[in-house]
Amino acid sequence: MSEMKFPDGFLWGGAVAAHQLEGGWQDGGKGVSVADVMTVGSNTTPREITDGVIPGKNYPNHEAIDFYHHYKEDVKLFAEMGFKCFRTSIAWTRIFPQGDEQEPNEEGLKFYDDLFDECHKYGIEPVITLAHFEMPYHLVEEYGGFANRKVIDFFVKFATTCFKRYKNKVKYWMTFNEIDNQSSFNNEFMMTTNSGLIFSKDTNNEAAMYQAAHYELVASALAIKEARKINPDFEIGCMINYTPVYPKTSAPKDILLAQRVDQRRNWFSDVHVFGEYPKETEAYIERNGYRSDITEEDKVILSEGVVDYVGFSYYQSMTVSADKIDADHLVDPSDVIAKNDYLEVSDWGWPIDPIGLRYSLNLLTDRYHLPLFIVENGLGAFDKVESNGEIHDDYRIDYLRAHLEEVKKAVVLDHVDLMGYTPWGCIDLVSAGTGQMDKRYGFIYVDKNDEGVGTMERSRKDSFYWYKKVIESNGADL
Ligand code: P53
Repeated sequence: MSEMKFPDGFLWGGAVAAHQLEGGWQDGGKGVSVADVMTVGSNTTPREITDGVIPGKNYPNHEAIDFYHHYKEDVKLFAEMGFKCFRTSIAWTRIFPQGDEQEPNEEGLKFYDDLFDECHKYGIEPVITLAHFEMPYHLVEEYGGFANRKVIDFFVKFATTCFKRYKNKVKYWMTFNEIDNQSSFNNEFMMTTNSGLIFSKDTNNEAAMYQAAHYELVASALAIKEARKINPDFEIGCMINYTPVYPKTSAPKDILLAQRVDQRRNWFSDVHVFGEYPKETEAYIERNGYRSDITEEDKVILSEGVVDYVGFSYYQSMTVSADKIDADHLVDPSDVIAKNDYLEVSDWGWPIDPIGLRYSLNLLTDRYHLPLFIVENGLGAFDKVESNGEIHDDYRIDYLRAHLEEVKKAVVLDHVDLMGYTPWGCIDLVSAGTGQMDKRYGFIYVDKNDEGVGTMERSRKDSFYWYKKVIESNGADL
């Protein structure tokens, strides 16, 4: 394996999202986003989504790791590792603080100009997600988020403003981060971060999800159509949380259920890639009377605004059992999850499955015939700082090495067309799911804990030197 290399020009890098690292939540004219009303949680306590910002509560994204003021120092560290690309998002609320303004906020636009210039100084290509869990909170309060068709226009305006402004600085784009997370429609965090939907006892979550997701898919397609006019050289992808679904046993009812769960989760990328809904999804929506607002024009837009590549995060696989609920009675995929006896789990209970990544790369290639981009992968873990300041995160290196071995086989042996690899949270940041700082993914340690206490000082973990070597050898030396 060691003689096997990745293709020339392979985009090695790291990934983050604006709300999880920038901080400066009120700096430069920034507005309040959905991430700004989420408190700190833990592995066992969900983050609370409050009705606006309530004084005295701990909102970890407000300050995060203050990348807003540290970005030069941080990009320099990425360059030291040899990054070819850096995936981040543009905080919608820096550009349109409320979301429905006529004119964008120049100070916000300027911040990303400076950040992208800083990246290019080191030959680092920005890879940009437009909506990564950062919708303006005003759009939630005033319009009900993506429950409202009007929000399509606000997103397209935001996207178009970014495409025009950064047309010579950014080539790689993605529209909505992990748009498929909301297939867990009974999870309030997923629904708020994806669609700006706040739960109430009168809403049918599943119905609300199909309608909101439809508007997002139309918004994505419209944005892509605009982007093509602004710069035909743009590469624009979708972004899904790809989780392969395994049957618990080889019993046919488990196999059929696994397929049904896959259909409930993975239709979003089918619409992005093929420009139309898959048959079974369409049948399910019609049978239940969901997504009542879809127009003929929407269908044309979807068919025209298809993506160039499939960006995806990969953390884990999912195993399901038909013991209690079979394929024909499945409603919420979360109800049928079973333990996989062959896999270890992380400290946060996420199954660790490197072979599942090779399987996913092959499956997505066969399904979509498009280039793929692994835009997130990694291990959230507790780190310990030794008395001499060193951080021996061999568990993280082991996780990433095992996954990269499988990626390499997929690329070299199976000829998967893979654009790049950007491990998640290349610098420690606020966890999206729990709001914790101590769930760490980084090669770079940031001195700050769950209570928000720390010097914010950055330091290199052992994995920093390991990843530098991986990039230097173009993946030959894992
Ligand atoms: P955290 C799960 C839960 C929340 C967000 O997650 C998630 C996932 C992954 O399946 O999505 C992505 O921080 C997301 C990032 C996030 C990362 O996974 O909960 O795109 O924003 O930080 C890791 O450990």
